[in-house]
Amino acid sequence: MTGRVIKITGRTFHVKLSDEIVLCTVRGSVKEKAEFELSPVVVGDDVNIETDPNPPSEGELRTGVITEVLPRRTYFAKRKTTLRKERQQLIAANIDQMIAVASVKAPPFRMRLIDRFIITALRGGMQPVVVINKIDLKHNIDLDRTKAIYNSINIDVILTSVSEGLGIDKLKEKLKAKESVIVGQSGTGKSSLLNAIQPGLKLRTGKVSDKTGKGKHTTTVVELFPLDCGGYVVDTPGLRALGLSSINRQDIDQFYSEIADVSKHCRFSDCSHSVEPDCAVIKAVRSGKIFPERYESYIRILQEIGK
Ligand SMILES: Nc1nc2c(ncn2[C@@H]2O[C@H](COP(=O)(O)OP(=O)(O)OP(=O)(O)O)[C@@H](O)[C@H]2O)c(=O)[nH]1
Ligand SMILES: [Mg+2]
Ligand SMILES: [Zn+2]
Repeated sequence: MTGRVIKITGRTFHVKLSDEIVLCTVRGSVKEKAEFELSPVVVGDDVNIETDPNPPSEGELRTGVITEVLPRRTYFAKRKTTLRKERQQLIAANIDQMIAVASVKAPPFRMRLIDRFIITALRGGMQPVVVINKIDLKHNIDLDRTKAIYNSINIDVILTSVSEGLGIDKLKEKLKAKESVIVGQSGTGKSSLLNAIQPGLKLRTGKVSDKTGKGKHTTTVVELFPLDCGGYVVDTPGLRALGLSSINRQDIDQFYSEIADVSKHCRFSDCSHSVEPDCAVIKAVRSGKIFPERYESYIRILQEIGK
């Protein structure tokens, strides 16, 4: 039987078949063969299962075991550094789009982190969307410019305020008839936004610490929720940082396509676009063809991945 993992609580995987939910464990061979050893099975995975022959007691769900994970159409993975080595941890699979939620303040706005979320989404085949929340708070972010920067690379930016009900309809429109994974730093208001879109979800939300300006990692369980408007969402626990270890030059060039295009005209084919003469990228930044914010983000990420 084939089903879909819609929720994970501890070691129990809730697998949805056409007309019932089966509570499953994972067979050892699945863990051994896993592409991502830290997360052999994630929310959104299509899986084959075997159900236990004994019927469940009255009012209980059937139980079973996941015997195979089917190939993933898309994925969102973060880097996890353990004592010994760096590994990739999957967060969700087979989801259409990633909604990166930032806030203008509390926690502070970090464009670099948004860029990392976008690169990670593109790498896993997901369409990225940016949400900037808490626009009711006093801040000094140039929202029009930020919008222009992302729009120039065909990424939508939605400005929202849960407290004042701004932009909620726009976000709802974006979630319609699609599956979305909601990511972002802890405390940016991911769960609050989903509750505003659909109060029945009653997701737990938490105060941002006044001292550190950081969220408290209120959301802990990953689950795929159906929306009344026809879409599905996965709310995720906040990520404080997002490492890019398995990202290669091609992934980078996909996100910075306007820079990759211009760089074909640099004098040196291995130009680092920093100190070389006749660098077409630096020229384009000076003439206003490329946003300086994009250039800086690009150079930083190249330095980080050591290319
Ligand atoms: N001023 C203001 N506060 C907001 C807004 N949206 C959410 N908050 C507050 O921000 C805090 C964190 O909200 P959550 O929804 O729990 O944040 P989260 O992103 O789900 O956090 P994690 O689950 O820890 O990742 C709560 O105190 C919310 O009330 C907003 O638009 N404006
Ligand atoms: Mg949350
Ligand atoms: Zn160059």
